[in-house]
Amino acid sequence: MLRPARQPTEPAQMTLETLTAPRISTVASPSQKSNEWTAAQARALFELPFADLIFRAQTVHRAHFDANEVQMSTLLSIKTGGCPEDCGYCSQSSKFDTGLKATKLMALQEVIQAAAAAKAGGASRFCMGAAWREPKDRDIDVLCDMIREVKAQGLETCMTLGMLTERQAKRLAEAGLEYYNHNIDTGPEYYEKIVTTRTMQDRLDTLSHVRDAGMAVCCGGIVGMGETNDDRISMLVTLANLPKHPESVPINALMQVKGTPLGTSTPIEGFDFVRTVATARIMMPTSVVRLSAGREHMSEELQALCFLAGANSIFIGPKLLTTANPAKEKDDALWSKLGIRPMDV
Ligand code: SAM
Ligand code: DTB
Ligand code: SF4
Repeated sequence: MLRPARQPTEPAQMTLETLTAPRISTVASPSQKSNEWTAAQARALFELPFADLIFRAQTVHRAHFDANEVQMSTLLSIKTGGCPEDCGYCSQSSKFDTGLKATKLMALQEVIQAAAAAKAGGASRFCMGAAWREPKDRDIDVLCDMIREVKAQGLETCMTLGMLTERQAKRLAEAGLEYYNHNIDTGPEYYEKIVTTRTMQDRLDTLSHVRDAGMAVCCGGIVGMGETNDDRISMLVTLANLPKHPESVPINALMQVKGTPLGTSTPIEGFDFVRTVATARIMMPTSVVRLSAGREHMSEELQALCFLAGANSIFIGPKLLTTANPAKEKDDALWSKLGIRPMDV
């Protein structure tokens, strides 16, 4: 019923039920875990004929979401540049000469003003990012004030501050922080080519502190860093096999930054980007999948394919953290052409 009649290139045993087994079987049989994806299963999805992959992603998407609703967040860099980490994609690392001016932690009042502007621009969530390896304990009080003030404006809150200790995660959660963004960036096999100053395990430890503190997890990665489709699949398997699926899964297309080691890497092919989104949608059916960095360089048609593939969250506003995002007028015109509405929260 959910399958198209003929799927000649597909392995015989790969039915919709097996390919989406984690979610569907959880309902059918409580012993089936939603986090036991193998690379072979994920690859079988990723490599489906394009129309079959999109059909499946749409089917899964529509089983869990209104397909015309997109959640909209706005980003603010509350502490820019001067970061000691060596993430090879990042404009904010002090290891690379990107010409970015480092700042101190932003004053509370400025954050409040930016949140009000984000709300007026149509965002339902406000995501505050800091170019830190990890926050210092002495910063936590003012971060908690920021959380309280942004929430007081009727916005959901998200922060991305680097690694957190158990106690720091608890304090942010107690202040009311709803989401914490901490990406795995890429698959485990490619990871050391991108970052050497923190390990994948460091990242997983922070994610478990965030979970234990009761916050929702926003965790995804970046594509277009010279990785292969197998690395992309491996990243998705790592995400989908976390003890609980992240509530939000950002798929960033690398924003190339001059002066970084990845400033001239080969961009991801558009269809492979859409395949990554669709596979994420099928593997993590109830997660919100974010068409994250990179929209600035995507055509309207490519973005529309991503929404068809199950992306249902974006950043709005003309700036991400340090790089560009589409202007409001351009985005509003696209929502109108596609009949997209903001998701109620
Ligand atoms: N410093 C903190 C950390 O790295 O954990 C938080 C801020 S960091 C900028 C947040 C995430 O943005 C990174 O983990 C990475 O996945 C993404 N990101 C950073 N630079 C990017 C770029 N040039 N293109 C796409 N995504 C990027
Ligand atoms: C995420 O996955 N993407 C956002 C957010 N989480 C913090 C950041 C994108 C940053 C793009 C590069 C920049 O603007 O500096
Ligand atoms: Fe620092 Fe975060 Fe950029 Fe890495 S991604 S260099 S940790 S700001």
